[in-house]
Amino acid sequence: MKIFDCPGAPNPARIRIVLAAKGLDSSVEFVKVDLIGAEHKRSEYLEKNPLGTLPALQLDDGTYLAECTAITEYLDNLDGNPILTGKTPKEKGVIHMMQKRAESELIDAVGIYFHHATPGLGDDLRPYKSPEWTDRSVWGNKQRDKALQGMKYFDQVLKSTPFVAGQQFSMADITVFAGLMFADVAGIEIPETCVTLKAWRATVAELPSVKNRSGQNFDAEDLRRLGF
Ligand code: GTS
Repeated sequence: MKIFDCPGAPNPARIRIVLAAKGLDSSVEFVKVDLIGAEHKRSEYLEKNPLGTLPALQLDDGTYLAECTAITEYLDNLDGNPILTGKTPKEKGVIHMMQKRAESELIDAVGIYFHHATPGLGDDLRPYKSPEWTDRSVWGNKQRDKALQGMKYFDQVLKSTPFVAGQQFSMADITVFAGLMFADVAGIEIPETCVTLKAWRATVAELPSVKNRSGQNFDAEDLRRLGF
């Protein structure tokens, strides 16, 4: 299998955590796609994933899977022992519900804010993300408020359960964790009042699959291109 992704990027990090949790790191070849250079918007990559997003997983038979939820379902069920997407119908239902909320209320909102209301990843990607820069920044800023509301929502959820979808760490936690990573990059601070969310984040950061996932940072060349 091959994973097309970019080390250090938030959505790709979701799958790197899954791979670590499932002990599958050595079963995949990581292929770096130049996110800053907008390589994921060129035809060669669009043939793999027409939506032009990272990550994408290429199976050994040539099938491409995009969308972290779908990739996670696939990888988690490969060995017949799902640990991140639920075993029972109820677990699966609750995990998928919270996973969707983690996307719509947090990571996707942060992503829209980052790409439409801030300089984002710079000049090469801008034509694909923010062609109408000024108008869209208003919309982008609303997504920042949405992400902050999302953080408050998950803070409330975590007051009654140790993890986002209940008693066990799941793909919903991975998505919230990656959403907060993305928020750091975008400059959206977790509200002071979200004490429970911050404590949960510290706990999750220490889980072996999260702590030991591969490729946690952009490489030096990427950082130079971003002006660091
Ligand atoms: N819903 C998608 C998924 O689950 O895979 C989101 C993927 C996504 O937005 N990936 C980002 C991307 O490719 C990369 S990153 O922002 O997480 O680093 N964005 C390009 C685009 O055009 O949205």
